[in-house]
Amino acid sequence: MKRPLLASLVIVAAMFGLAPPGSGAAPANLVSNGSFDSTVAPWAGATWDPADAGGGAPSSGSARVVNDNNLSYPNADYATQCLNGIVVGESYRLSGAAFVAAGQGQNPGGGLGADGYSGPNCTGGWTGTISAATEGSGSWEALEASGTFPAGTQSAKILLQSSKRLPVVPSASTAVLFDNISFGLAAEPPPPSNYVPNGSFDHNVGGWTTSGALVDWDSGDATGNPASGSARGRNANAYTYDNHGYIERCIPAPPGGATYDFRGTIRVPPGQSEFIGAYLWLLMYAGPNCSGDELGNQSTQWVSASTWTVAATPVTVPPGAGSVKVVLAVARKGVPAGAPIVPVVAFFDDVSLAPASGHRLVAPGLAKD
Ligand SMILES: [Ca+2]
Ligand SMILES: [Ca+2]
Repeated sequence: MKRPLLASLVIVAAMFGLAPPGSGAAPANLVSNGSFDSTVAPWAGATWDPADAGGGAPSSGSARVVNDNNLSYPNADYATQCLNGIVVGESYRLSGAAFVAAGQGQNPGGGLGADGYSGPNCTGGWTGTISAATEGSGSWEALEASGTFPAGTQSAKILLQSSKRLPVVPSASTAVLFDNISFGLAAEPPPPSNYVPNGSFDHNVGGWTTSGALVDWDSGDATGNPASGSARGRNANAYTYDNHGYIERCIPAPPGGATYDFRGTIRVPPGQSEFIGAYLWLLMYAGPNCSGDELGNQSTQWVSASTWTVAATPVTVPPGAGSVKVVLAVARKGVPAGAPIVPVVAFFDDVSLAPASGHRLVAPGLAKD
């Protein structure tokens, strides 16, 4: 079986992106006999070899793929296995081990690939490739790649590639061993425990901006953690009517159509006659960067306690939300025209927007850790 060059496969691998080795949980393996314990069936194009990638010989071996193409340009031979039922748009992970023995002298290389086809049983046209390759190190090497298949893909041919690179010596035969071949849906990454960056104000108030308020960092942490602090928000507006000062940041919306737990802790220094309340507010937008139509908003209860107090509410993010604005609000009474302005102050900490089922409940006044 003749196919074009290793180089083209490597470029496609870069386009799809390589997953870090060992990331995520092991996916279900759709490949039959990827460990080559006693035979290479049902693979085509390979012979069984007693060498095992994990040192498991003689109870397990590997697949030997010989390249005996008598060509003067880079080329490859393959062992193959076809898999049906490819789901378009799902992330697949391909992994395995390759051994390119030293001393073969023909610049051999090894690679893994999954070629998508538009028809069942690897018929029809090629649709795309997930692949990873090595030039060989004289020992077993782990290969791993992940990616998605484009629309129209029905099946995928798994390729164990035995290649020759420049300078090629015609008629020389080279071989690569393969073992522990796995191909399947990639494990879903766990959802973030908190979508709000710097909601614990460990060292600063970086990333937060203001609208009608002032903000600075305070070393007092809601749980007494000496390694973290909080945000001090002040409202010094000279309005004659009751008003709100906002500390805010815009973040990409978490997945829509789900309910989240939106919360933070708030403390209000006592003796502020013009203070009304402090609360958290979440606004949802159709576009990125808090642009486009506002799709809804949800605020927590107002807090005026002088001890750290949780403010929390469930919030349902609608499908189609592109971004959300997280707001820390300090409300104050209006003052008569010409009256002296006394800023009103509230402290905020541990602001989070988290999957509703995964939030770790923290009772007011109790340390988290
Ligand atoms: Ca094996
Ligand atoms: Ca903190």
